[in-house]
Amino acid sequence: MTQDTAAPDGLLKRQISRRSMLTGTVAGLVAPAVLGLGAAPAAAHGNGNHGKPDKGKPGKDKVRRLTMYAEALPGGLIGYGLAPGQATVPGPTLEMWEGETFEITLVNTTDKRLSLHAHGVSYSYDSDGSPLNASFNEPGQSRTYVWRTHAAYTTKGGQWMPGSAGYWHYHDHALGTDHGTEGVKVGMYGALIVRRKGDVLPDRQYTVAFNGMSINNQVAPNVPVFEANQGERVEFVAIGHGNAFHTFHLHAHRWANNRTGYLTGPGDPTQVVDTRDLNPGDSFGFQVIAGENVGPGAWMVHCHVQSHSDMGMGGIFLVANKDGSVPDHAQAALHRYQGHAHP
Ligand SMILES: [Cu+2]
Repeated sequence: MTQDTAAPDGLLKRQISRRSMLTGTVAGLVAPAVLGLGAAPAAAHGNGNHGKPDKGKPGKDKVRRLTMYAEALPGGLIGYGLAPGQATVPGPTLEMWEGETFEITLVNTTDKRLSLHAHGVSYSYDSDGSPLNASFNEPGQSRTYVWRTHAAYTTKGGQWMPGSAGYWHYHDHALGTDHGTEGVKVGMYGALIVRRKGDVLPDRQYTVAFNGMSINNQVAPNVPVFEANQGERVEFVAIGHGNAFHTFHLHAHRWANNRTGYLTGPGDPTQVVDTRDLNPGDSFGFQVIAGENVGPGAWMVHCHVQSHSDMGMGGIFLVANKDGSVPDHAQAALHRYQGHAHP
């Protein structure tokens, strides 16, 4: 393993602001950090992964203001949070409807230069989050970043312009280098979802970031378990960071390789996949019905680059029974996951 693809030192085997989810029942699942659609910031919990999203209605050119906090975490990590003391890795999932604008005031509680840079949305140069555009927070400084979104439209010249909807992400772009290389490495990233009117909303959400040789800055067997009950609609947002190419694979579930991850009907020709490239800067998302056609179980989520999975890039999508109880075979698999060794 070369240094530039290694997980940050001291990050392995550390739980990050999150209680163990390996206790067996989904009833123990903590509510996650998520800024829901059209809602006030929810309490931030967990590792940046997400329980019940707020089912808000699409806004019309609404401006929403929120405050995020960049905070140092144990193990040399730095996370984003929606309230003081609640930073997580990954950071909270931010959700917008096309047409909404976010005015995000980032409070830098650290002694390092850092920023907030978004993919997929529109912003002016001073909300770029890059040192190139003098857009960053000095140590201790607060700064407001404005992200705009829009629906699809046609230009006067007749050219069709796509809307902002997509599974995007945000991250630091100023810590360590002008590219935020150190910030990303220490956990300053999260999911940004822009939805289109009519999009299907999930029951649960999880961010799965392949960062260096880690998943969410953790390696097996300490990658937090992604939990759901049989039949729930679960949304995954996959993000790639670092210097290595990765391939995201989820066992026993499939999705459509398009913007939403689901097909629009029986005639939709979109390719259905269960593995997708996940390279640095990439992001995609999809929804699955947990356990559909396969039942409850401990299903692997892992990088399919063999050496990467052997080095610990593997987690568990734990699908419990409908009532939240965990079948014996899934509990046994969890124990195997917890106990297995990596070279
Ligand atoms: Cu990989």
